[in-house]
Amino acid sequence: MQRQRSHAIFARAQELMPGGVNSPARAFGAVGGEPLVIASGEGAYLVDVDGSRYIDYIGSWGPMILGHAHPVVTRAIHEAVDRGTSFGAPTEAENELAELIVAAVPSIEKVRLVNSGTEATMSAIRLARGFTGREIVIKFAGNYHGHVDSLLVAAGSAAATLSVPNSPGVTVGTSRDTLVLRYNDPAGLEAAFASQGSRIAAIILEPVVGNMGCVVPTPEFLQAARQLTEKHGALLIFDEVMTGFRVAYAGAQSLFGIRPDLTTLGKIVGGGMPIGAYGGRADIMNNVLPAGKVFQAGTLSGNPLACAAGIATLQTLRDESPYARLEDLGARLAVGLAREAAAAGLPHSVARVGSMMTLFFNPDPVTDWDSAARCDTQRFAKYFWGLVDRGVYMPCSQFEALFISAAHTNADIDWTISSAREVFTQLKA
Ligand code: KE4
Repeated sequence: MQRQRSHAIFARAQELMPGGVNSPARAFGAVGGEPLVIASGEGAYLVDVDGSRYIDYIGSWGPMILGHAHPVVTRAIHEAVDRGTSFGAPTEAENELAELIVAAVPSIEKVRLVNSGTEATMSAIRLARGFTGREIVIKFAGNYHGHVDSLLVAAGSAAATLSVPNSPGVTVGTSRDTLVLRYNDPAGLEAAFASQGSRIAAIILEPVVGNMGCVVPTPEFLQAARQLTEKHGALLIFDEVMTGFRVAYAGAQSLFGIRPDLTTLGKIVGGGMPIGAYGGRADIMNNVLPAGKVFQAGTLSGNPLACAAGIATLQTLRDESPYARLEDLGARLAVGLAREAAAAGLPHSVARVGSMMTLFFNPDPVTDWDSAARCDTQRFAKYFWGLVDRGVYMPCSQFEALFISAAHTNADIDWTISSAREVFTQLKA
């Protein structure tokens, strides 16, 4: 399929921006070829600059749970923009968005709005270290928490795809206080706390992993994280930048019945506008400047447009609650893809929570980074492009979760499954 305009625009992009992109996750590094240059989105669909339409399962990597250009969200942005785009002063919209977040997530008693998920996790870690007076932070191989220097150690997402476990530019000093353990390994957690418990400030984890593909935590793992942090005076940080308002209105923590001390948010809470947030126990959050001494600031934090889009998105999710339908659509897609992969004799496993899921080209269940890394990424690349040629736009890496929006229909899911059937037949050959 000719994509002449995409090719021309991307050629110029590479002269202007590193790799022609503003985020490596969208560079198609894991699947080869050139990224599609997108002209517009509407509902469940994207249209590229050559006029081809795709069923979109990236959803801007999570934010677009309502679908693209949802009228309530776009109207809210239009109304806000005519009143000015940024004031650098408190606005009532920040209260409205904070109210919605605090009302939705019981563990969040106070919240600070920032501009990205990275800022949220970076700030939450600084706060945990400031609150506990300790240095060590535990993270897990295959979990990605944004491009925070101290967390770019065995990161998932783009870093994993580019197989750059320790990014150049991250110093030994910076990464020295980060302990990288295996996800879903309670014993490993136990051992770390036994040997260094008094130095550990926090654990940060994805309560459903999206960044090595979708990986579901075991109850024992989450319980161990909660019990060990409580026992040793460390904080438990749930990075819900991806899962917040995605897997449930109150996030993954509400599904698993675990109350973290801090939660980070992003993506959906901004309805597609730049946003992040971190929040949790008031006694901890009150240590953030100017209430306390832990420094954190931001010119555009809580800006009127991101708040307008976030308020419209969260109000729509609260009032329409699309989660049962998202569960049905997710189940339909997961069952269909697994059935067709099995029929084609392709080794595979599927992991799903609600409307986020991954088809792994791996015969075994994926429970951690070691098992994720055994996936057949070459076969994934062929699957990806075979679907693109049939108008289906999957995440461009085996190590990313796909997302279904409330705008997807059964017909979209069925088209995806029948397209996958054709692609699997080719893969088998
Ligand atoms: P941002 O800084 O990209 O807003 O958020 C970082 C982040 C933090 N925590 C989790 C669990 C995340 O998934 C992310 C960002 N996710 C990736 C996709 N897997 C963003 C895509 C990209 O970097 O372009």
